[in-house]
Amino acid sequence: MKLYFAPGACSFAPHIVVHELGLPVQAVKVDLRSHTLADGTDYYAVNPKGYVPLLELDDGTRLAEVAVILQYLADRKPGTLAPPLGTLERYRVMEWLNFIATEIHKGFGPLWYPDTPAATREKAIAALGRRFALVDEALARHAYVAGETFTVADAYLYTVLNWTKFLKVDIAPWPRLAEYLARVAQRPAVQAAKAAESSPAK
Ligand SMILES: N[C@@H](CCC(=O)N[C@@H](CS)C(=O)NCC(=O)O)C(=O)O
Repeated sequence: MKLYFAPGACSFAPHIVVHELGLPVQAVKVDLRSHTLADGTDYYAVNPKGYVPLLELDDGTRLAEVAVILQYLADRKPGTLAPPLGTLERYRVMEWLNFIATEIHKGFGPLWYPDTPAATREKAIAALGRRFALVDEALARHAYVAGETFTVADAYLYTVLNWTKFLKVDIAPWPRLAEYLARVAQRPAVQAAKAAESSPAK
């Protein structure tokens, strides 16, 4: 399999999962400014959406969308990073994946652009805060967002919450978030994915 990624982007979530599960996946770096690969290939020819992540299976089939790729990877080793399909616990993980994708991941959108007006930026940060409060509440009840064990939802949540550092979004009002980020950062798979993304060979 191949995982198309850009350093620090949301593709970091499946990159963590690849390392958590020890899956044989080749990481392929995409330059998101030019939408090209290192050999000059137009990335839109690979993924017409122009987005990372993209997972390419060994038969050439391609799968997109973070929440779907994460579950596809988890299901290569059932019972590890996602509860079995069809169980309520699985739907709970899917509920979080969807919330992280649509409410948190995309909630950061306006903050990436330097020309976003201050009022829009403030509104985006306030909306993110309401969502962070819900995550904080979940983390008060259990060690990870969907329960007592690390799941693919945590790989995604960790990835997007980390952007608060780069984008200077204050998470001090929800102290469990900083504790969670520090704890997840220590996982060997997170460190391995980080090292892989910063390797000059990629
Ligand atoms: N709905 C997509 C969103 C993916 C996404 O937003 N990817 C960003 C990086 S975090 C990207 O590739 N942006 C490049 C672009 O907009 O051209 C998914 O869930 O995979």
